[in-house]
Amino acid sequence: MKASEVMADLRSRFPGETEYLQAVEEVLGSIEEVYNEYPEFEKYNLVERLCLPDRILSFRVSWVDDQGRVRNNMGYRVQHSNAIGPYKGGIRFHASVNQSILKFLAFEQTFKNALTTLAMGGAKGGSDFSPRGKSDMEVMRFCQAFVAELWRQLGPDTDVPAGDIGVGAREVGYMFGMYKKMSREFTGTFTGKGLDFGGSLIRPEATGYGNVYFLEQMLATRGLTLEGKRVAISGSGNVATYTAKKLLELGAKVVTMSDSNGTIYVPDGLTTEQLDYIFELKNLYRGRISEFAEHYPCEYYPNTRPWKLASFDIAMPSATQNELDGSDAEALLAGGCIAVSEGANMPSTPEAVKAFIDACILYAPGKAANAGGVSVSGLEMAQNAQKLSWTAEEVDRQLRRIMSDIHAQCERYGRVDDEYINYVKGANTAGFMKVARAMMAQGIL
Ligand code: NDP
Ligand code: 2IT
Repeated sequence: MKASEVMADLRSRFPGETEYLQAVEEVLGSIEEVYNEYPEFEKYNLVERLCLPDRILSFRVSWVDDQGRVRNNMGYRVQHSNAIGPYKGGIRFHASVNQSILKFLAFEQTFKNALTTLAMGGAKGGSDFSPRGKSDMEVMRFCQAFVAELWRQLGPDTDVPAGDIGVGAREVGYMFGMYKKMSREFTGTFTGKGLDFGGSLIRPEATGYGNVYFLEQMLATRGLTLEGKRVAISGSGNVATYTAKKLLELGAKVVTMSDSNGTIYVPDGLTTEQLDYIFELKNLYRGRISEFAEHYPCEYYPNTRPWKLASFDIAMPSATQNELDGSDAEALLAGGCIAVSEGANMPSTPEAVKAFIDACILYAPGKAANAGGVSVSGLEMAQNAQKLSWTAEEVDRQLRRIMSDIHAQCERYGRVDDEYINYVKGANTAGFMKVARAMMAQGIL
């Protein structure tokens, strides 16, 4: 099947899986050119095989809340591809989780992981369970029930989960503990673990730091630096906060942060002390960003996203999918935005992506810009396999090298002319070619 036929076929087979179809369409739109150079791909129906996940596990997760009531959620693991390494990708706990969202994330993860230069296939899992408002004990019981079902499908050389929205060190700790108990083995089967039991230094920081390293590389292609730039960030979770931390270190101004209830706007930029408060608010108290505006009086916009609040030099969407639409993109461009670097997975809608590409600004899709997180997960797997821990300096050095290698791959496949690199085309083509070559070599599986 040709790429365009695959898309029509998937639409008719999976109607309503909007996020999955959106992610596939973006990749297929980018690879047409290289695909046509390799007629053998069509003979082996490679594109269709690559778009369909290897398998999807779905299961009921029953647990008991603090009031003694039995609660039931759905759990999933989408194992998309292990063509270049064991299945690898995060676990998301959020009320919105469904099969379409996890299929899109596992599909994206496959190409992202291919870009990291490390041996990792693509997967994603999760549940419609929301940790927000739950006690620690409820979260623990849920995590244990989730892993009691999933553990047989996992293993250090089989499938290695990690965190994502709603899953941080606490949840990974509980899931790893249960996995260890069920499998009776202490292996590196989860990443993002606590430092005392096999976690890697810099893993919590890695997605945000990596995104800023990638952004620096993009700016450098136009002779620019971060010094003094006004940056709008969405989200205030793991990715958003460490993005802000690195930006402050490098002299940029972080003027917005948000959560699902609203956005704070700090025109002069957050201070280090204010950012420390956000870390504490989010990690220790699991509070809301509105509480920041009570503590440090500033503008707070309920139920509003950052993009139209002011003009910004740079936007770094770091909350969730489809959180920046066509009209947001127009507003950013009208305000003189020069770069968008995605911390979240697929935060920009197709209309927004088109607007950024048409305007030839520096635009990095999540699968390139946020690959630092899974890259350091890959380094955690390497350390666990060696039964060694590397220093923070060593991990950070490797993270920088990987982000710069990803930038080089985007440039190789995405350079349009002396002035412009299309990072969407570059990232999709580089990721696709690596996975495609591996699949061709391994036969029809
Ligand atoms: P967290 O759970 O730590 O933080 C998520 C943030 O996004 C919170 O501020 C949350 O607000 C907000 N958010 C979540 N869902 C929505 C929504 N539907 N609408 C508005 N805001 C929302 O997650 P992460 O920081 O880990 O993940 C953020 C993004 O980065 C996701 O797209 C994830 O897939 C991606 N990513 C994460 C990586 C990682 O290593 N953790 C690696 C690569 C990408 P609230 O508290 O109100 O829910
Ligand atoms: O989207 C992502 O890359 C992640 N949530 C991190 C996955 C991982 O395995 O570290």
